[in-house]
Amino acid sequence: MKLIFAVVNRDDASTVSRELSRAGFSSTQLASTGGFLRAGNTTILVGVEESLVPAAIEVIKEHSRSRQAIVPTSPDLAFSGMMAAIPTEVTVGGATIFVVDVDHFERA
Ligand code: 2BA
Repeated sequence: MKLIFAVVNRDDASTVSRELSRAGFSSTQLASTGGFLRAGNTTILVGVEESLVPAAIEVIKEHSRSRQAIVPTSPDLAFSGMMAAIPTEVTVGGATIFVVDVDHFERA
């Protein structure tokens, strides 16, 4: 069994979860925060048999849009007030996906 971690934009999270459910996958949403932008995003966990990983990832990718975000060039320095923020644009998402092995799974 595998566990998929998918970091998605908050605005896409409910659609991704709904479509995963519609495709027969169980999932859990966790509220999360990106370390770079320090903005809220959502991490979706999906436990699946290995053979179904590509199908689950396809659903996640299909419903996760990439977006542009304007951020200070150096959030650490800008947030601490040590220098003027120079706005720059980054592309966020669609989805950032990790797939890890699961040693043990049961519903107790
Ligand atoms: P954040 O860490 O807030 O990053 C948001 C976007 O900022 C990233 O989009 C990327 O375009 C840019 N970015 C991140 N770190 C950067 C850096 N050191 N220098 C320049 N630009 C940087 P995505 O790559 O699509 O990532 C979206 C979110 O996925 C991230 O939000 C983070 O929550 C998660 N993520 C991405 N890569 C990860 C990783 N290797 N490990 C854990 N979480 C990750």
